[in-house]
Amino acid sequence: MTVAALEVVNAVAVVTIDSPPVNALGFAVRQGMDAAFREAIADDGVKAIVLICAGRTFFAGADISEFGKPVQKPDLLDVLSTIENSPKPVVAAIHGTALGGGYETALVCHYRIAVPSARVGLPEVNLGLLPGAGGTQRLPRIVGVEKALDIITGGKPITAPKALELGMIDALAQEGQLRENAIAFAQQILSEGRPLQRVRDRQDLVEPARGKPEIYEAFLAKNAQAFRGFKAPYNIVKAIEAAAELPFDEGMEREKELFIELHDGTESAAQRYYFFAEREAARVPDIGKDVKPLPIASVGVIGAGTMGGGIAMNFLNVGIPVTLVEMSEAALERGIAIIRKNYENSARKGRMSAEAVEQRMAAITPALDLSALANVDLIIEAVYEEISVKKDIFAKLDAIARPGAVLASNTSFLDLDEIAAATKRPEDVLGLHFFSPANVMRLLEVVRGATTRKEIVATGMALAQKIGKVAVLSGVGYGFIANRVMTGRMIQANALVLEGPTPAEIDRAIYDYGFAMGPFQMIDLVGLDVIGRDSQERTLAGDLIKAGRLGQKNGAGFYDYDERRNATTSPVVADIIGEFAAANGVENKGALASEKIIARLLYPIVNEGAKVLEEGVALRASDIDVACILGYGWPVHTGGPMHWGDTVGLNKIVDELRGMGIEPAKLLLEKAANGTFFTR
Ligand code: T1G
Repeated sequence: MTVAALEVVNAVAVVTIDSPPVNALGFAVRQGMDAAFREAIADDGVKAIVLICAGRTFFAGADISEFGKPVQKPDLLDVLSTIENSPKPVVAAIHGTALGGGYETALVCHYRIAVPSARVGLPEVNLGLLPGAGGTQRLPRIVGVEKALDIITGGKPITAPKALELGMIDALAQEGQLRENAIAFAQQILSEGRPLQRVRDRQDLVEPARGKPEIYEAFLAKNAQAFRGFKAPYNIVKAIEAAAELPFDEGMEREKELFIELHDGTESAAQRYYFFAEREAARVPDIGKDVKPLPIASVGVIGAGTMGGGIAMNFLNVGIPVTLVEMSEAALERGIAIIRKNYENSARKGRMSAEAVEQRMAAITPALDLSALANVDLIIEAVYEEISVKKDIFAKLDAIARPGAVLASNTSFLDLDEIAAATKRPEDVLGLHFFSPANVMRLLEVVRGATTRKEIVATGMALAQKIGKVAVLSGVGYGFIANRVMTGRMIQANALVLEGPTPAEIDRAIYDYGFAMGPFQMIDLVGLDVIGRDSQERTLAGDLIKAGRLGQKNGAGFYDYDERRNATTSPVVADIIGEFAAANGVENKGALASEKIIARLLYPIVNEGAKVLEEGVALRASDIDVACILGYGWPVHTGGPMHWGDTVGLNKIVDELRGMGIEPAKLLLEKAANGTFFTR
């Protein structure tokens, strides 16, 4: 199938690329485009060229699936050189998302026009890469060094109107009129005799930054926290510095070196793996496109606490009205007030208008009785994590909810099948496990019960996309996927802190690995009384609570906190840990190297992941990675526990687990023995 078509309209050649789903710049597209341009350039009847894509978007970048494989010629730089050196003006006509190599292609065209709904950007940093087809050299020549630093290290797409303001495009077309407007724009360029402006030739916006290393030092210092653990932002900064310091072609060479360094590294491999893992998670093998999700136009949420309120906001954000049910007026008012406060905070930060706040608040129907949910399409129960309470509610819902309504529980650990069995319609019950704060965290574990019918599962998966979540399908099992596999980290941390390493040393190791914070900092943030509330036996956290240490909220937990919540290590805690260890007969083995701490806390997670796979609770290893990255902030530049386990080496993990007295899972042993992997 030819992906490139060429048609001449009044001396303007229109090169149309059509390679679904997103016109990625794979080999066939490059080959077709190069040939079409050579033909148009050679045709004397052609005075200008318009480059446009069919389908839903302009080129969405290089073909990510080709990375790591030998490059077939012409490569992207070859094709871009053909376009840039065209003796006839070339206009890029942009719709959808011109991203990465796609926007770099637009940057070698002499002019760019886009419909207002289009977005352009260089998101390679999200793949652990940098724009490797001239983006780091050409964008600074259009927007200046400082803006280029923000745009390329930020990796976010920019709307067409904003891009016009920044000079990233030259004109806006009418929505739906792109092709016609682009041809007219090309003819205007011809009739006005406008120059063949090559971005590479512009110096005016990079010159002011020449010989000023302080620009980059200040930028890196300002973003140190955001860039922590990632290599790509640092190479991007070096490449942009080269754009200011070096002649264009030398800058391109520097960009290439810095690109290859990232491309061949483990971080980018992990982040490219994650790109496809997130998309793969949406697929449920036995539920095809023929299984239609049910329409959800109204939602009921039971419980207006932290979770209930956050859950409700997800639906209000996409215009779905919510009936919010609570037991008492006070609890209802409190819940609604928190939702309003959250929205008003967003409005204060300019993320939404005051009108939008009122619109969303008006879409809430407060209720003190479950009967208010008789006609809604979906009911989500988000009450206290107690099985008898949940079963009681589902039994009542069974009598109230309309036939065909979807009944969902936000339980984070409990047996969904037991909850569903409290109704006469268990096939209409599923788990929708949100992560706190529910209006922010992107992960949604969709839990499929033993009898949940396919339409209901399909509805859960589709709903996640609608409310901007990434759905990961889980079977029924204690703690489902993310909570279950990550619990091991806390168990090991609590054991290890008795053996010598301090809470600070353990937290440091986990922080340096790439998590936002270590386990003990996390407990102090959440509150020792919250984490430890259900435990009957004596625990270390229990001893700290007895000593009046509840965490950040009262200035004392595993750390002491000053009024600005800055943490310092506590000799009192060291004593309590020492006493608890002695009482449990745990010998102090002294400090431990951070890589040993990482092994101790994270290898058991890989092991638990293997069990989750064995039991079929997770469909695939990459789903576990998506769940841990989005649900627990597992650093994406490692690819998640299962991908990371493959990188570390499964045999090494098996040996270390045995050293810890942990029996490796059958599947882990098998893969280690036959040299296979979880995610390759
Ligand atoms: N390469 C290969 N496949 C891609 C792709 C790409 N660049 N972009 C999307 N797909 C596939 C995706 O896997 C999915 O497949 C389908 O298209 C629809 O995607 C030299 C180094 C464009 C905003 O980082 O951000 O250029 O699952 O489900 O939600 O400097 O896809 O259906 O089989 O995401 O509407 C830079 C990546 C590459 C953009 C559309 N470009 N893509 O979002 O659909 S590196 C990017 C996206 C580069 C140069 C460098 C999004 C999208 P399947 P989707 P969507």
